[in-house]
Parts: sequence; structure tokens; C-alpha cells
Amino acid sequence: MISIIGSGRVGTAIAFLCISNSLDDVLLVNRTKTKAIGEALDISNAIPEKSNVSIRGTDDFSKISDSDIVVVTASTGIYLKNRTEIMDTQILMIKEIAKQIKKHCPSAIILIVSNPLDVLTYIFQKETQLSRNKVIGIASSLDSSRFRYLLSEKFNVKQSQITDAIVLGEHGDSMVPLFSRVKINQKNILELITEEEEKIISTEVQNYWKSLRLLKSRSQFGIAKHTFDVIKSIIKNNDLTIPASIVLNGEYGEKEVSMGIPVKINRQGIKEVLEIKLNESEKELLKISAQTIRNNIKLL
Ligand code: LAC
Repeated sequence: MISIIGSGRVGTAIAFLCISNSLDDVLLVNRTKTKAIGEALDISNAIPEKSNVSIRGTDDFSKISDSDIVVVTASTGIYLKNRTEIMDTQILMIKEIAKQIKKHCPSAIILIVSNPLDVLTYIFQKETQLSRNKVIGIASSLDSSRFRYLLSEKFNVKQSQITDAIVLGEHGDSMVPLFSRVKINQKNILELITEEEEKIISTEVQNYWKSLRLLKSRSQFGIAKHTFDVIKSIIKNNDLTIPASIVLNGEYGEKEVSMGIPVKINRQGIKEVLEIKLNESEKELLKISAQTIRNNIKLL
């Protein structure tokens, strides 16, 4: 069973993708019970005819007890300038959720989506002491898809013509798009773009969420699909290699922080941490990103 904590735009979009693809039974958990029940009633109509999956809504955490996967999308409020604006209330929330998950389904794989993503992923893993391979923060794969989209727009090509568009580090202003790796039609982009253009694209990737905030209130489908891809990889046991936030034990020279790095995911959760080649500037930016997240953790 897949339990989704939070029945807002993101949680319900994830539930819809899981149910309409018959991945597994889904439980929507929400503070407001009627909201969870209402969304489950609606999404029940997206269950394919020959499918055996079901979806239920509740406000009772004890119902998550036999979850294989728990997705945390809950939010205590709106942030406008920075994803860390509501960090204090989000931390209180994640600690409560951690207690419930530790009590009801300690062997589940946990996908953190709530912001500030890297801080919450780190705090959740420390609070529960679950294996770091079972606590995955979903965001850098979303940032990477934005990087790919923005490059396809700039060069007027299909997104499929952009490969190895990877963003690592904080799901925030210090995230690091890897220009040294990305290719257009198999050609390294560094031959096609100036440093000034790199800076512009980097800023656009970092601020993508603000454009969505301005145009449609907040992101929904991108983050939902990237979370669904991880859920599918776990349930189908198909290896998926993406950047995701994980608590580091020395990889990329970092400890005591969770941030987006390349990982291989399957039924076990994080199967492997991948150390890829970065140029000197990217290494430096990644260090700054790790320290930015650590500074936020220290504020708690
Ligand atoms: C965003 C949210 C998911 O980047 O943090 O849209």
C-alpha cells in the first residue's frame, strides 16, 4: 500500500497517477478527514476497469500501518520568497509525522516532498533513525527536468534532444545545474553557451517555482510525476537513476546534510549512491549548496 500524507494539489496528483496506473492501493491521510475522503471518492473513478487497486481517505494515522511506501507532501502554509520561510512549522509537522511512521510502519520506504525539502529529509532520517537508503527527498529530478525544458526552449529543440541535464544540491537558490555534462544532440553544451548565458539559465531554474507561483499559485504536476516515477521504480523493482536528496556519509566530501545527488533506486529504496565527475566550479558550488542546507539545519 502507498500512503500519502497530505491531500493537497501535489498529494492528490500523485494519488491520481498511482491509481490510474494501477500501481497499488492508496491511502490518503489528511488533517481534514472530509478532504481526504472526498479526494478518494473522486480518484476512485479513475481506477481502470480490470484493476484491483483501491483508494481510501482518512485522518487516522494508525491506518498507515501496512504501508510499503509513505509519501510526505503535507504543508503547514504558503511560502512566497523562499522555501525555508515556513521551516519552523514544517519541522514541527515532520517530527510528528516521523513519530507516527516510526510507530505504525517503520519498514516502509519514505519519500519526502514537503519543503524545505533537504532540511526535512535530513530531520526525518535523524528523528526516525531509519536507514538513509529508506528516506528519499524528491526534488532534484524535478529541478533537472526544468533545466532540460529551459535549455530546449533556449535552443529551440525537443526536450528529447537534451540529454544529461542534471541538477544537484539544494532544492533551493543554491542548486547546481551541471553544464559540464549536458548535451544537445550528443554535443557538449559548453561549446554553444557563454558563461553569462549559463548564469541566466541557472537563475531561471532556481526561480522556476516562482513563475508557477505567479501564474498558477504553485507547482503540482511536475513534482507529482517525478514522485510517481520513484514509487513505480520501487513497486516494479525497476532501477531508476535520478538525482534525489539523501543524507550523505562523505559522498562529494559532505556529511551531516541531505542534498540532491545521483542515486540508483529500486525495491530496496536507494540501491547505490553515484559519484559523478564535476568540474572545479561545480564542486565549489556544490560545497556552497551543502553548507547552505547545513546552515538552515543549524537554525533549528
Ligand atoms: C517546486 C516545489 C515542489 O519546486 O518545491 O515547485
